Amino acid sequence: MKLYSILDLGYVQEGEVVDCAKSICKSGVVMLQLRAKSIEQKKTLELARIIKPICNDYGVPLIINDHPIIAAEVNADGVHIGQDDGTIENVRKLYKSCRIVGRSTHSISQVREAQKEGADYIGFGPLYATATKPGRPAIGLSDIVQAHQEFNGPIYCIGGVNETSITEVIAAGATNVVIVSDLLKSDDIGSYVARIKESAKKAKEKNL
Ligand code: TZP
Ligand code: MG
Repeated sequence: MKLYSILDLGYVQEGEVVDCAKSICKSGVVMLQLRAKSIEQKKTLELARIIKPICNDYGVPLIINDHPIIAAEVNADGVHIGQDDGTIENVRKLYKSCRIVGRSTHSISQVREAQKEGADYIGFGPLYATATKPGRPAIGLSDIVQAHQEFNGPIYCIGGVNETSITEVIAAGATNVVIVSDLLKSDDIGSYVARIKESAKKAKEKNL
């Protein structure tokens, strides 16, 4: 299982960003996304500038949520956009050398659309209702297998994935996951990631 971590400023204080980014990068995740929904863009740019060299040191790709221009400014590895954030083509216009463009999807028809428009990866969820994305209904686990049949790239299942749900999420066919709040709230991100990977491995072995 690949784990994608989102450094979400809803859970991390600005003064903790450096330590948090280092812990995430050291922990063995495959990508780090900077998600800052409620702070000024200028501040987001400042934080992105601080995080990028940390990601470079550990070889972890940095993805910027929502802001292709900020991503271009800091030479981030990628951009993540939601359903209401315009086209992937537009992201590539704003940030020409962008390597990775990810798209959030919430249904099989959106997965098909993401395949057609050339998303490099997708998020698929929220599997469960989650305080990190309030007001967005849970889609459940039943479409995970089909999503993998429709999209020819990495799919990161997201939304309410935690140390309890990971077993059934993997059993339902997830190969990769995003974990936001459960990881950021943990006492020690390194041991959290080791534990969740071990749980995912066990769940997968049980399924085979
Ligand atoms: N998109 C769909 S669910 C979600 C996003 C950004 C948040 C997932 O957060 P958590 O805390 O892992 O449930
Ligand atoms: Mg967005």
